[in-house]
Amino acid sequence: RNLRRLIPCRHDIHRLKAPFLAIYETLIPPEEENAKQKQLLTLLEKLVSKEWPEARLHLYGSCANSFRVSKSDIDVCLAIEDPDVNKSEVLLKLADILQSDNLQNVQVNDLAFQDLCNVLTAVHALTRARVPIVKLMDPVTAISCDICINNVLAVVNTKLLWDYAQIDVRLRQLALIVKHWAKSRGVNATYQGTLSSYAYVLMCIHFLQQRRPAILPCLQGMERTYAVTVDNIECAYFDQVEKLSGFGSRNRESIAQLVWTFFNYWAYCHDYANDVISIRTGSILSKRAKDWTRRIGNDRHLICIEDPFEISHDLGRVVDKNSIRVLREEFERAAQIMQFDHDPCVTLFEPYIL
Ligand code: 3AT
Ligand code: MG
Repeated sequence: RNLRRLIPCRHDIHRLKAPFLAIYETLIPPEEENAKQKQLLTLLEKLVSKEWPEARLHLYGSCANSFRVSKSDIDVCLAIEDPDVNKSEVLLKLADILQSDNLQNVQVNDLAFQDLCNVLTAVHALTRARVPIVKLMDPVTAISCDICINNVLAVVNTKLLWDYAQIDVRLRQLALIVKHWAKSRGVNATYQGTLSSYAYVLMCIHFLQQRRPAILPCLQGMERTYAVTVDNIECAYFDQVEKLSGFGSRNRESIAQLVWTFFNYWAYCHDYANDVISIRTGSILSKRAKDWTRRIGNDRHLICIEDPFEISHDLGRVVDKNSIRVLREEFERAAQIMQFDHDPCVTLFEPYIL
């Protein structure tokens, strides 16, 4: 691999451990945001159970996978066990139920719910989107809550991410820092051709699986203690993660070294022309083996990140020839800062301004 440039890490990297940990601490959302989120879910459960008594509500995405940062949206899945369910109809009905006029009639014996009624003032049903949702928006904090129907695969991949996060705290540290970087630098928007938060977390898991000694195992390559079939896809892996605490302890790399190496990998070492990263196999696969070598429709495969369950799904497919340049420039900028900047904890996250 002539692409792989071995650059020695800056000699004062140890000095950066404490400031990176301090940034990580500030990224963890305050407890009151979690409490508000729970109240919102309880209220939604009350409203939903009246109309659909058999339905269940699940949190998914960053409010359930432990990679939430302050101001992240709240992702909720309404699971209705009816194979013929008309999602658009359910969403429109749901939007109707959630209109604030109706909420005035909801029995609230917990005073805190009074505040929550303000949260639900703006309700839209986005039934034409790729994943149709109802969006609620808190006009004060601008935190939105997206409710989708029967997106059970996302609930399962949320559990997988959560399980990985229990094994070694450095995953949560790295992923929150990478998400914060991506949001600050404007490279966390799939509608603009950059990557989703989910894709960045997969990149972090893959990266920690590849460290030597490894910091994370490959849960899908181990004994199956958890198995569900969703949309004809078998999702199975080892989920008794409490038995794996201490797995990465032979590797003593600090969060500062990992941030340095992560950006160095994506700036200079990843083989964009040939490689696919895969947390399912805990390895790198070839684009040729996946038949991801040419553009089909809008899928270009310029950076390839295999979904752990929906394995024909490339999380990088949103990236186009413009945004791949932007992404790679940002990885290089980050790698340069991590190598040379006196105060990378500030410079790395400087907002990108057009
Ligand atoms: P934020 O904190 O909201 O940025 P998140 O992890 O909640 O991070 P998203 O809101 O983008 O990320 O997505 C919510 C969840 O939806 C995350 C993952 O469980 C699922 N998901 C997102 N994109 C995909 C995808 N392309 N394929 C499969 N599942 C996905
Ligand atoms: Mg989210």
